[in-house]
Amino acid sequence: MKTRLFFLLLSTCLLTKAAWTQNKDNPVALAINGEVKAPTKITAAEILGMKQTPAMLKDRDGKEHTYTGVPIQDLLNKAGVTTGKQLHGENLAKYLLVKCADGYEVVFSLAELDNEFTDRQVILAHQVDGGPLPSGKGPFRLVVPGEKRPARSCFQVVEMVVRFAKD
Ligand SMILES: Nc1nc2c(c(=O)[nH]1)N[C@H]1C(S)=C(S)[C@@H](COP(=O)(O)O)O[C@H]1N2
Ligand SMILES: [Mo]
Repeated sequence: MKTRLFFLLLSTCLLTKAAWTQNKDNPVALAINGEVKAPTKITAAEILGMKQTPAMLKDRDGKEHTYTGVPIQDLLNKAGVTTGKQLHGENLAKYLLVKCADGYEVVFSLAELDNEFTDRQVILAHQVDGGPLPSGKGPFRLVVPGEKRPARSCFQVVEMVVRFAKD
């Protein structure tokens, strides 16, 4: 009886460790779903391997910080979201819902994130002022420059969903 219990515990430990190792080596950082060509899961390693861009953002106390990360349009292109030249007609009624680990959510129209419409570059940041994001604000934060409040610069981003606005 004792031996059986021992092996049961041992296999539970090994299975848990296997699942944890897999997760640790290849964690999904961000999912892009909804009205996209290919629903996509992106790992932190993939995000760090993409072209990095800086963006400035004032915190809620008015102090300016330099964030570094990946242009959101590059992430949307990975999932086949309609961007650039494809952003016309009914696609102009599409919006992006950004979901965070704490339940906070913000929306953008696709056009306001697109470099055919605006020079402002929204990034998904993983660094601030040359260091990692503080705990509770990472691992990824949207940085939306050029707004009077940083309220749409949501932290702990986990998912982006594209939808059609309907009445
Ligand atoms: N996930 C998440 N992101 C969030 C919030 C939040 O509650 N949850 N608050 C927003 C608001 S209202 C503000 S003012 C800014 C504050 O950012 P700061 O800490 O850099 O000043 O974060 C924004 N991002
Ligand atoms: Mo805020």
